Amino acid sequence: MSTQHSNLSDYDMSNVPSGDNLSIGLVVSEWNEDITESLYKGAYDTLVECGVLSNNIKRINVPGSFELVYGSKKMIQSNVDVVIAIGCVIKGETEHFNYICQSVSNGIIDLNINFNTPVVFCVLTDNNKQQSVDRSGGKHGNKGVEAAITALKLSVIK
Ligand code: DLZ
Repeated sequence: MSTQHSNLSDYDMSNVPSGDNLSIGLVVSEWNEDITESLYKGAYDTLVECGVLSNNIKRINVPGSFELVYGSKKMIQSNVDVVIAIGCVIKGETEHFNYICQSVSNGIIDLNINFNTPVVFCVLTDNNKQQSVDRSGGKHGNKGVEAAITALKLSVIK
């Protein structure tokens, strides 16, 4: 697993495009809110550190990860440059784990195919809560940071 070999928060600033003049949309699932708020903070702080103005960071909340696709579509329609979809699905808490994970990932792929605005997948799909803690600011770093860097890198692909 990649997180065993690298930290999600590690990045080389010299390889990251500036966020000046970019607008970024963050779509945040309220399910497992403690985790998704940490992911949001990791993404938000990284975007600001890389030059995105706080006024140019928009946020939409959705009830759960399943709704991230709809929320991301609405965010695309608000004319941001890149969207980050933030969620956390934990296997132990739902028999629908595979169904939700597959629906969200397929839905985000569809958005990426059908619209010209990139949507970054910042959804933790973990076996237990500890794994999610580890990847949202814990020992494996913060996937929100990774997603913010991905968003900046995608913004320069025309
Ligand atoms: C229903 C549900 C369950 C059981 N587990 C999770 C989860 O671990 N993570 C998550 O983001 N959402 C979960 N949900 C909510 C669904 O994503 C969705 O919000 C509801 O099924 C309503 O459509």
